[in-house]
Amino acid sequence: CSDGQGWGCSGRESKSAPLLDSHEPAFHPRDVHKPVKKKSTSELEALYEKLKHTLDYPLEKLHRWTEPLPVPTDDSKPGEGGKAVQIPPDLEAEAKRKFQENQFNVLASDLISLNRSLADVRLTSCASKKYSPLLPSTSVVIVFHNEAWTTLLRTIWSVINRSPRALLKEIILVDDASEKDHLGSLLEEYVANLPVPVQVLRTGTRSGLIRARLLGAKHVRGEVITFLDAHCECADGWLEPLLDEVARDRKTVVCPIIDVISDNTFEYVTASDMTWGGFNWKMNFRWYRVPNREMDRRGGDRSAPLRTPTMAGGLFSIDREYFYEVGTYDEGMEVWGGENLEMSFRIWMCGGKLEIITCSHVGHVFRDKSPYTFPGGVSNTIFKNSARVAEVWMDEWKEFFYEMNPAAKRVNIGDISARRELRDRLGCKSFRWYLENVYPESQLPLDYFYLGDIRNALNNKCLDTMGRKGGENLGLQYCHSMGGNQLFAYTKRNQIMSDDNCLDASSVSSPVKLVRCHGLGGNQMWVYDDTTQAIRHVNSGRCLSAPDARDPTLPTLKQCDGSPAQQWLMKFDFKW
Ligand code: LR7
Ligand code: MN
Repeated sequence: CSDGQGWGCSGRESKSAPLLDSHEPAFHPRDVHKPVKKKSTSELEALYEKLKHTLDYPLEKLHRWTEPLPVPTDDSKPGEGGKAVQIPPDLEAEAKRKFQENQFNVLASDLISLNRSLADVRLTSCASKKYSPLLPSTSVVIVFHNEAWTTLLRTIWSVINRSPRALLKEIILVDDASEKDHLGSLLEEYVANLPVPVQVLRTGTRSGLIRARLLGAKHVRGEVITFLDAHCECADGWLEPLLDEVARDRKTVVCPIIDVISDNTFEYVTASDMTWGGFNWKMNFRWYRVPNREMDRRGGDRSAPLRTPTMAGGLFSIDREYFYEVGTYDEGMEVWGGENLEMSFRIWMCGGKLEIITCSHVGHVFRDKSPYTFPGGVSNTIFKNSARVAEVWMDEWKEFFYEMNPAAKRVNIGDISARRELRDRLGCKSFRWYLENVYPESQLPLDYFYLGDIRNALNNKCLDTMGRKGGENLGLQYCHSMGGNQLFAYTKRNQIMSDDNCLDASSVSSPVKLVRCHGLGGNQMWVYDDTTQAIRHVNSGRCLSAPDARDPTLPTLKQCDGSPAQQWLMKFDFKW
């Protein structure tokens, strides 16, 4: 291995010079891994005897592992240590142009070593964690459609460089009908020379990420499946804590903290360990602050596994057999979207749990737009996927999704009987159970009287959030019956809510505001009288009124007088 070429070191003939091989170190540290002294069977059995009460796996599925050696840093390269890359001024125009193709700055990515180093971003309390010396192995499944070369390869190298070799069974790449030359035979030749087994599978026709992952999962030989997006960087020590948690309970599905790789500079920015996954009325996955309830359950220890109501979807590990037991994915979903909530609800409702392992970090290039096509249209596709989730898993709360997006009612969602049968067969709990026990902080109210728009009798206009954020004024606009910003729920806790926010009045003179719902009554407590049609603010005793001519879009509080300006129509039947 001193020939300076590096690629001969795997002992295999290189079929062709790999692209961008100048990004590689002269030799790869894998080759200086000290051979693990083979433990005799009886030694392993003795070790297993000590550990087995904490592990959910039989001995034959466990492997002794050692930490991977660090990769030497090449400080001549930009971006080392996860730092931002500055594009030289003469390349800026080209960088801008190329941005469109992937919706990230691929030129910045091309300048960075495929093996770049990252700062250690873990909490100090993670340093003292001890993981089981025997762990299950994993296959890493990466699906992609038209991924850029350097982001895909850096994902692969970061897995190879930072995973204990004994725990990395293989990497499975699933090409979802990409149209780029570099993802053809060139990719196959490149991966044939890698120091871990890599399979390249191809869907042939565009299948979407869900069915592509199902194809990958079929070929998995490791005990655990680990899914990654194709533009990730695994940080030091990312894998052991994930596998350790699965080994303790094979029905736990685990996610790393997903750090942010800037789509512009490729800077690696640590994400907060105080965020978990939720979702909103549109059924978009969203990050929210971890509530005190969950901090208390963890005894205030930020390095302890964090139970999360939902996962982002792209990066997680799951026991292979459990993946099948719990119903894999919904094959009827297309391209992108929805599968993350589907899997989250299913895991929790059908007897598993979902966690973020805060000592495990993987970076991901977050982008503002999708770079690829959605055959069938973006909103149709996402509505279809989300409606399948809502219909199978959300019971009566599916109303929120449909009222929010009335167009989704007209989308053909296909046959969902197999998924409903799955839910029956697994004896899964109700969505109410999920909301009460897993996600009481959700903005889906447990009980509500009314869901729809709120129309004023004087001017026939509707309350409207105007898409404004929390802390801003409530608006009033022509009614459009399209849900969205005009959808409100009047809850049994006397809130009038729109997704994240509640109507809130803290002074009688200023306009009514939208404020993040706090569930404590106070300024967010309203009582609707369905005979007078008045909406009374309990704290002030005043009534919600259509605005006067001075500012025709801002509803305010006025002395209750029963006038049409204070009559509001909640047009559907009450769900008393
Ligand atoms: O048709 C497709 N076929 C594919 O193979 C469309 C996409 N893909 C591949 C794609 O190349 C990529 O590797 O699927 C992967 C995910 O697609 P992205 O990167 O365009 O999606 P994203 O990062 O915006 O998506 C997040 O939500 C998706 C919902 O379907 C998936 O669950 C993604 O895996 C998920 N990504 C993450 O969770 C990383 C963190 C992002 C957040 C929050
Ligand atoms: Mn992604």
